[in-house]
Amino acid sequence: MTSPGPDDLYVDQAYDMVVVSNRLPVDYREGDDGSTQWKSSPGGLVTALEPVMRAADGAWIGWAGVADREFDPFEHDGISIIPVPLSSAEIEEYYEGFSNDTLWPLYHDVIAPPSFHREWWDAYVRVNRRFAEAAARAAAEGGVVWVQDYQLQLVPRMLRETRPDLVIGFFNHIPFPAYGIYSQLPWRRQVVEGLLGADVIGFQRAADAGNFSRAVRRLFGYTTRGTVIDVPDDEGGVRRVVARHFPISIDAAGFEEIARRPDVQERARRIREDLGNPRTIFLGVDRLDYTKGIRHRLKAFGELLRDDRLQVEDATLVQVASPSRERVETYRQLRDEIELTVGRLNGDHSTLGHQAIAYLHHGYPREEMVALYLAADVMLVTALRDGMNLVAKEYVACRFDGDGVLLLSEFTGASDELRQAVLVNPHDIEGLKDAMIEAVEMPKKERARRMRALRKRVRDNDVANWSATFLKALTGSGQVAAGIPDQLQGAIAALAETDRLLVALDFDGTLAPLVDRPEDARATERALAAIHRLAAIDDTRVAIVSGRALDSLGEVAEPPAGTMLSGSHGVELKLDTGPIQLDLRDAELTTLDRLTSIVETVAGSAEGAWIERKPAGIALHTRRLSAADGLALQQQARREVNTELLGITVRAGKSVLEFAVRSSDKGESLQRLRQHVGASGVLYVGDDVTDEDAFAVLEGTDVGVKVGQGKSLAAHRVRSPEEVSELLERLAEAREHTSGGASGWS
Ligand code: GDG
Repeated sequence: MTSPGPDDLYVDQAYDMVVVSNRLPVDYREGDDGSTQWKSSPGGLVTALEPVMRAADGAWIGWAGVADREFDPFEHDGISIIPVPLSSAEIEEYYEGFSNDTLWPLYHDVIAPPSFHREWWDAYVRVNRRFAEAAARAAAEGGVVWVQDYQLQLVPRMLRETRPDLVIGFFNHIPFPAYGIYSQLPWRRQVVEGLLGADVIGFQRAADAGNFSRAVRRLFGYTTRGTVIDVPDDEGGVRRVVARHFPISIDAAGFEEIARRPDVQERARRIREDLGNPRTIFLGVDRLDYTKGIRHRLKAFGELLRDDRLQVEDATLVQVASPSRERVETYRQLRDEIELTVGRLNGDHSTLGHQAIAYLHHGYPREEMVALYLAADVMLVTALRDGMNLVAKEYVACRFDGDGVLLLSEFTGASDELRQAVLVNPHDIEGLKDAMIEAVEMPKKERARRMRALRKRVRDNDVANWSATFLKALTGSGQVAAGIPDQLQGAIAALAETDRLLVALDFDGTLAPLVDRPEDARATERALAAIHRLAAIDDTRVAIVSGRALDSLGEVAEPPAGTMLSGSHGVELKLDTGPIQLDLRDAELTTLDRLTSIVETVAGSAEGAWIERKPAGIALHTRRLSAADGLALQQQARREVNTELLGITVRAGKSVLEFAVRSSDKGESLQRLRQHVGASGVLYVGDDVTDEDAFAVLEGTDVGVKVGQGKSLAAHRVRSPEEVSELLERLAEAREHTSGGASGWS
């Protein structure tokens, strides 16, 4: 398609959704007549984001793949494309240098030695700034910007500095290394700071997110709880950043559709025939990269032939090694080495009729890749370190015939999900050889059983799912559907089976509809009845976890005897064994007095604002003011408190700003309750931002439910307190059923 766009297509700050990646989803071509042409480069990311981008009036910012050329923004297949220019020197220093010869080897566990050059870093900063500026110009007020991958790690922070109104996401496609390795990077602080500019930082594996959080703690000492990092802001408060895993995937249906085409199946048959119809075709498909373990695979295959465990008449290895980063020296060396090895092995083992290894240093059209997947009996994925590895998922998606064996390295992100593959440690050559033989000899029934499980996994978690999950975590968008969603029903049914259950519930907005006067709030009758039912079941404890002071909570909640209460965001606690006394130190009491008088004065200056005293703090309520007046008043209070007092914890809720002289949060409180009860499973339900601390500490089979819309870490949602009561009723029902009826506290 030829579509160089007119200049006036591009309007500043017009796009609600902006994706920023090093490369654009289109490739530049020069036509025979010297004209500019653009061709889609159909990657998984484009497929995943295309519908989102079209629906959201999206723009894609990136480099067009050709140096020293500037292009105007244009429209391509319904997406606005905004090219960012790079000079040849920048490609050398920012892309081939810092991205591919510093970060890439470092983040892949230094399989190859990373090079550190200060000029490369300077270029990286410069280019990241250019991308950030382009995004700042393109994004609409309050828009969403989603930055992709390790080439652009500084963009989130640069963007936040100029456009604090934006919602910023980042996704890292490659691993994030352990601190011991990461800390080699001379610019380790700047890079982490760059990433922390995002609201949500996505990684492929939970282990990557863990490594990142550890780096944040080691380098900056920020508090992290579960997947949440508290990043101090300029106003003495904290900005909450989420760092967690969102395993990327493929367009599974798209691959299967190609695989089902008769011409592609015919091509697969031809490939087998051309290879002499061997009993086993092994296949490797990789960019020619040292992370992919191609050498290990060749070594194992060569030894199997040498030791007569495989015969060249029976087995062929097809290795597609698509050209990659050929201007980087390490890659040139790797190519020489691989080609020398392939030549040797073929020299040693091939016969005139049978070639041991078919080595192909080309890129192929997708149809040809799919035909290769269909032709292969055993897919070899032996990466030494790989963020995800999409090839493994593509192979599985194509095998609608239910046949074929996937041999998969434990060092790929994909191995977290594809547990039914034959998993290998590629460094263990003997183990790898045994696994290859196991794959060759695997009975058909076993192959089919494994492939069925693998295919379900890839189908259920495709790339559309990936982008939707990420964007949901980022924006909290998506209407909450009426009723209890199926997934939540399933999770509740599973939770009901746990040995010792803790049901922890926020009060205002969760059990009780929000009202103007806090003292008027009451739990709905249904919710209260369900709580009574739950409290009467064996090995089931109920706790109400609130920001209210304990006294006020006790008055409005009217809970059944034995219900545990957590007040003032966990500063106060009343367990079933009695209250835990809160003893403030003298210094805390003095600070509290001063704090109270500052906030009282601020509240007194605005009609409709009121304060709520708590044992270790004070809350400023602005619910009866307009949103703008409320915010202005809160900012004034924050400023005045921060100029005079030190060590105050500030927490923003729905139309309320709370100050405390002792810090605690609902997450800490939930952990204490969990420990006290010895709970093996937890249900936590809450509607407020302060409930996010509790969602952040949920684990395993615990169930977190957010009430209403808004950004949340909770895996499930319902719409209202009414639906919360329905949820509690269902839990009570399922639990009564499993525990054989209600019989009081055990
Ligand atoms: C990075 C991370 C992560 C390869 N040769 C040809 C071709 N390919 C396609 C494959 C697959 C893709 O390229 C390679 O993706 P991988 O995931 O295997 O690896 P990387 O390129 O290293 O990707 C990785 C990924 O980002 C996504 O987040 O999974 O861990 O390193 O789709 O099919 N496609 C065509 N011709 C070829 O010759 N058409």
